[in-house]
Amino acid sequence: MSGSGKNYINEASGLMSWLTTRDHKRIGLLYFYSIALFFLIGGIFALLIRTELFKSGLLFPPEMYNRFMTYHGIIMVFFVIVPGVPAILGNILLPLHIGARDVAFPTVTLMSWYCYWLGAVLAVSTLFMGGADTGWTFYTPYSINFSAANITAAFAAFVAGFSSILTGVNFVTTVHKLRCPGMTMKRIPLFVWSLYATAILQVLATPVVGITVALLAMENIFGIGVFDPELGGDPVLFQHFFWFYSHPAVYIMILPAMGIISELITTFSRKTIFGYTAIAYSSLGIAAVSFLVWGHHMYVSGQSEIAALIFSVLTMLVGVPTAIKLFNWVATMYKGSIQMQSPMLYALGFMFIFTIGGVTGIFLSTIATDVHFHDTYFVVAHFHYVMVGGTLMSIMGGALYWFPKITGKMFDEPMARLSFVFIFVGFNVTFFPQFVLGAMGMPRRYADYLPAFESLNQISTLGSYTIGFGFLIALYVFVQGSLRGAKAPMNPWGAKTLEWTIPSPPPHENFETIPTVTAGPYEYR
Ligand code: CU1
Repeated sequence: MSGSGKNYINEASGLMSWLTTRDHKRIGLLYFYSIALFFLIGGIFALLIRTELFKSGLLFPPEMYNRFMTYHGIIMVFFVIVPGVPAILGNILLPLHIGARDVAFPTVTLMSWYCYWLGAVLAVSTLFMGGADTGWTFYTPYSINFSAANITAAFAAFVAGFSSILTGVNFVTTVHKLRCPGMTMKRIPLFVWSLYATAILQVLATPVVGITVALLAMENIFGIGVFDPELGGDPVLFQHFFWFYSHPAVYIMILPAMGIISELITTFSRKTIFGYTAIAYSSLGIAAVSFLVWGHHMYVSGQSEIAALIFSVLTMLVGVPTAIKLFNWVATMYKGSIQMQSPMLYALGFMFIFTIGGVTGIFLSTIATDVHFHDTYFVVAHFHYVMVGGTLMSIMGGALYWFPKITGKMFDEPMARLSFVFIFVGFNVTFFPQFVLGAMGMPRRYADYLPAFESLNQISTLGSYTIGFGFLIALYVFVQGSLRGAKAPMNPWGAKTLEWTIPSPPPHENFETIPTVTAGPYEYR
């Protein structure tokens, strides 16, 4: 096969061959184009938010600002960073990593992509119903006041959830059933471990948010009295249900990102990963603890002091497996022969940004400081450092790293480095001032603020335009590479995992003969 010039991209042509494909690599690419489109839309809403906040005083009507904020959140969370890594790079790489010809249920992979689009179309359709304005969290009691746009937006999150559940079921089964001979669980690449831990979260946590938004819809339509205090319901109950999913969802976003970083650090340090077992189990550890910490969102919503205390301690526990990963990455780089290619720059950017995000999380898990920081820009800065900085850095690093394998072409390395500089600098200029603004007491979610907060907000807005410019460069890198890039060799980075032993781009069936593995995934000597 490898000599015939046929690969998964050119083996069939025409739109229908893509829309009905069962090839995990093609579906991963479909996800890439879809998610990139919604990233653009969510990014435009982000820039509208920052443009409003450039100056004290109002540029847009405040009702419109609430909609910018809501669509930015819904699109970026449910349609970009939750599916992001598993749906694009997970779908493409999981079978390649474990020496399989496809995932366990190829049709389910395709179904998940259609669920994604059904949810996305529903979400966008609400723009024509007056626009959703609850924020991405759909908090009660406000969301109980019937609005077609808000209900439909919540239902869109419900539908998109199925895409996530289907991906999770598929990945768990694939890891258990389709590993090639010799590929024991102690030999799967760390990216696969992180996808596996994520898949467990997708299967166990996502149904909870589905049921929650279904209850919210029934509350609106039939007034069944679950969340509405006037009907004997409890609005705080909604927060419990919502965060029982949405805290694990933070790890659905960040765990696979960490998996990518493990691959990048190993390859570009030219060393076997330090502490393979510790990193693998820390993924499972983070997944397990993530179910026990949701109450940290409700320190000031009214819960017992004992409950708050327990949630606080458990939340801090997340720092342990997370630090295990960071220390092991640093130990891997120690005395390695580090190559500063663009994917590695993004990996180092991840470590810098994610560490700031993690450390500021301790301020928020501590009850006494959280009471001060709650609902201020400190929280906005914190979760953008974790979820946006973390996940985006790794998606960019991973997309560049596997670009030669996926497309069979090389990209413009100097321009890729330039994109990193703009995105990394822009990100910190945007969000670091927001820690300060939060500590000064600037509340989140408002269209306007006191003039005293203006100069830091202006810096933040200029930073956001810088990020936007960085992504334009990244877009150029991907388009130019796909169209005009030089032909990629089989293994341009000298990496050790299985996908680099087959042609770029791989043939439809991945491996001509199923490989047999006799050693761990990163045997640098
Ligand atoms: Cu949380």
